[in-house]
Amino acid sequence: MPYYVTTPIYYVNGEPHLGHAYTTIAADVLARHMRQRGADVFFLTGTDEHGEPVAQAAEKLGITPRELGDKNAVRFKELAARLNATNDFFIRTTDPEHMAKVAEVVQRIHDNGHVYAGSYEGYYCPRCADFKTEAELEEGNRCPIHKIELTIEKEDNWFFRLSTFQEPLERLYAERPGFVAPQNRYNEALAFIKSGLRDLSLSRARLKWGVPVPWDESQVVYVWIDALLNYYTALSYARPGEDLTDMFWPATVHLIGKDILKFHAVIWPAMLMAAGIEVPEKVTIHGYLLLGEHKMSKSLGNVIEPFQVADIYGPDALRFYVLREVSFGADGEVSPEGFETRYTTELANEYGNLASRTLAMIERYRDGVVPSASAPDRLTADFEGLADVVKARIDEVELTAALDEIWRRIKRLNRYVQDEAPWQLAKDDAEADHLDQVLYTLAEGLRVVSVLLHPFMPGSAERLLEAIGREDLSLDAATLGAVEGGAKVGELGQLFPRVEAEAPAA
Ligand code: ME8
Repeated sequence: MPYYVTTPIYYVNGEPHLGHAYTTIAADVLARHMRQRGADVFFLTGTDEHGEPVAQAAEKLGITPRELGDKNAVRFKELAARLNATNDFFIRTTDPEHMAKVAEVVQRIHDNGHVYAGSYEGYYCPRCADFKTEAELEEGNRCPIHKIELTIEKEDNWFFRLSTFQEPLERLYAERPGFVAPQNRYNEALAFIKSGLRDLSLSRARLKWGVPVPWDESQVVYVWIDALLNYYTALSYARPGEDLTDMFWPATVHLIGKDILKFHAVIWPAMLMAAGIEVPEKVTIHGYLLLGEHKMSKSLGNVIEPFQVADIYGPDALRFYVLREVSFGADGEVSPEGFETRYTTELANEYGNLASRTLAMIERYRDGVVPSASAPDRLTADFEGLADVVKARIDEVELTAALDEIWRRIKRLNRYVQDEAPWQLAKDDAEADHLDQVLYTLAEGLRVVSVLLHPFMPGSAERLLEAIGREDLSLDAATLGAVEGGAKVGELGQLFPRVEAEAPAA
């Protein structure tokens, strides 16, 4: 079963930040979960390096766009690695293979009769690389996103007949109600289509930094056309000597933030139709992490900087926090204080301590071997169907809901250990079987939640599974009682150690 998941390709006009980390983390959860289910996964991320956003940022810094791209693409690559993301390839739109393929597809769109020479006059935001209608502008002709004043630009360039795709797009939406998720974003995109589509500039005349238009080398391909095509071009050269297009196209899911909905849910499928290429199965949109909190934290200052958090607390804590704190799909605040609270109460106490207590008791009372027993009915019932629910939530890309299902079972195990008080049972020989049952159930419960948590917190889940002597990650065995006792437990150490406040910078 092929499964192809992508993140947006990020602009190299600045350094990566938590918002970029967020989408990469979410896509990695999907990729890892689907691998657990035995799917043949291809996970793509990368950088968007052409166009005004990058050219102008480079000019401000007095360097070439290529120099800026080279510098920041490395940072985005490092971020993916630091987050423990398992992307199969990292595309850069400056890759010559990508550029050649863009020229090929754009030529096809042209040859299929969807391109004409025209003249554009209107407002253009160089930071968005997007054309704005007057209705979209804020007072003073300002870009609603970047707040900069826009001037009217006039340019002769090549146009893509987007307007002729209004009906095919409406049909696509009618036939495939799951094409865009969640539902509110589907509605938003469909309303945009129904409001009437205007043709789109396919090229820029003044800009030099991009893919030359194949039939008119005085112009470059509009950066969004170039960028969107990354999802398709990457497959043709990601694996040397192989073309993965037949295997992985159409993409299973494009994961994006809400800011770029129109490009992915309207322009992208129209471009593909124009080129005679199948449209992706699904575009899934998440909300915005609101990063503007001013609370101060002892060790993190007042921003969540992904490299710093991963260095101090480890990537798993960051992955967990962003997906737990903000309901996936919606906007929500994140803050260093909120991070530290969840780190301590949930990761260190509820999960980490449960694991270390369980292992210590198995070591102490049962010579380090998980006893053979069966779990009590009420716990089995509370874990019943868990793996299927998690799968269903992840299929709907409801990552916070999936995580919550798992976390409720961790809380359940904590209640169980409190209720049963195995340290009391250990004092009474008549309770030996009962103690066996409690220790077995705790080890089993930890195994099940850790297998399910693995996509979210791969490093910690692996360490824990290794310590309880169970390394099988397959979801088929993620039911309480599927594995018998007898495993030798090992050392775990602190999964989420306490972090002391950093000394303030001098
Ligand atoms: O738009 N919260 O690149 P970009 C959540 N190059 N996600 C956020 C975020 C936030 N505060 N800020 C950014 C581009 N993101 C184009 C994309 S794709 C063919 C071309 C994430 O660097 C989110 O995924 O501005 C958003 O869609 C993306 O970064 C925008 O990244």
